[in-house]
Parts: sequence; C-alpha cells; structure tokens
Amino acid sequence: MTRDTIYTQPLGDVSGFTFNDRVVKVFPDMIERSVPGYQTIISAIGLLADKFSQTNSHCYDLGCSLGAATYAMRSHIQHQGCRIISVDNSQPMLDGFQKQLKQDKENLIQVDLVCADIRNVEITNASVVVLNFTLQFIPVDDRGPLLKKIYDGLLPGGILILSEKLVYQDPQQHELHIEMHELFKIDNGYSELEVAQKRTSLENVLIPETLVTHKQRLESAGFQSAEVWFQYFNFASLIALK
Ligand code: GEK
Repeated sequence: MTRDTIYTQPLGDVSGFTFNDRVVKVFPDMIERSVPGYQTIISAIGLLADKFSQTNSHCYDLGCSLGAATYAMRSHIQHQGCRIISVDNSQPMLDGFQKQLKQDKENLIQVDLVCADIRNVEITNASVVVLNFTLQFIPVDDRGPLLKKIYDGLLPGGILILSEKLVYQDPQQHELHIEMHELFKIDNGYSELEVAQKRTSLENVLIPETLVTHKQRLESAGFQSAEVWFQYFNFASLIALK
C-alpha cells in the first residue's frame, strides 16, 4: 500500500480535493488512516450483501472508488444470477479498479464498472445499494432526489447501506467529534500540517450533515426505517430498509 504523503509539505494555496491520479495511488492508505472504522464497515457490507441480495438482482456500489465494497459483496453473495454495478465519476479511480479486477481470475459474480455521475445512473432491480462515504460529495439539493431514485429502484426487501461523516447540532459535541477525529488521524501517523491542509482541501467539497437530517431524508424518500448500525466518532453507517 503506497503511503499518503500528499499534504506533508506546506502548500501555500491548498486547492479543492479531487479524486485524481495522485489520490488514486495512495487511496487505500488514505481512507484507512482517515476514516475511523473503515475496514469494519467494508466487512459488514459483505455480510449484509450476503443476507439481503436476491437471486437475479442487481447490487450497486455507488462512488465505488477502487472497489473495496464491491469486493466485499462479491466474495459474500451466494445467490445465483446477481450482478454488481459499480459506479464512480473519477476515471483514474475506475482505471485502478479495472486493473485489479483483471488480475482477479476467479470466476465470481459479474461486476460492471461504470464511469458516470451517480445522479445520472438508472437504478433497477436492486436488492442492495451501497453509498459508502459518497453522498457527502453530492450537492445537498441533489441528495433527496438521488435517495428517492434509489428507493424506487430497490426491490421489496431491498436495503441501502449509507455511510457518512456527520456533524452535530450541539456545538460542544461538534467540537469534540472533530477533535477526536483529528486525534485519530494523528494517531495514525498524519502530522498536524497534513490534517490542517486536508481539512482546507475538503471545505465545500465534502459537506457533512446531521444524523437527524439523514434519517429524515431517508424517510421522505420512502424508506420504512433507517438506523445506525455502526458509529466511530463522527463517522456512521446506516441501514435503510425498503
Ligand atoms: C469505498 N465507496 O472505498 N458520481 C459518482 N462518483 C462520485 C461522485 C458522483 N457525483 N461524487 C464523488 N464520487 C468507497 C469510498 S470515496 C470517499 C468512496 C472518500 C466518488 C469519488 O470519485 C470517490 O471515488 C468516491 O465517490 C468517494 O468504500 O474518499 O472519503
């Protein structure tokens, strides 16, 4: 795994974060050292896909990056005729994913890689949909329509797994969680400069919301219920049931 050193040197003017070639090269290390509980969430996505996938249905990994959630689903799904559709709008990410997938000679479940904006992708015949830390990059006004489209494309009994960075209404909780997340990153080897420059680069790019907002939006989209199954500081994952 190539170490993430993107923000080690003072950059002067820190530009907005993009999922470019440089990020792709270090992405597994970056996400592992930046997102508390990332591996636990990926493993659970495999278990949930095993339980909720349905014969001859589609499983979607929206904002798939290098495909960690896709691989977890692929190695767990036991139903016949399932197809995983993995979507990302970063071509460098999909190139990295494709390279890895080609080396995977096992004749497992079919995976279709799609380079597109997830707002423009049709969701059909879906048993499992994964939005693992992707919704936070979608403009806030487009989040409701996207969730409604996912709900409409899910089969009865289908699920959405939604993982997001959160903010808190209570200022004290808000500060505490931000501080604990930064300490988590420092504990994982990032310097204070790296943490500060990454924070600047994500401003206006990653827009986190409260848990209440997410739950209300899921309910408005039609989901029967939505509950947190995992949380580590200000990073949470929910299961929404159709
Ligand atoms: C994982 N799910 O490893 N359409 C398609 N893709 C998008 C869009 C969009 N509109 N906006 C952002 N992305 C992954 C991790 S990373 C999370 C997800 C992070 C893509 C973007 O290119 C990137 O690959 C991904 O969403 C977000 O389980 O880096 O914090």
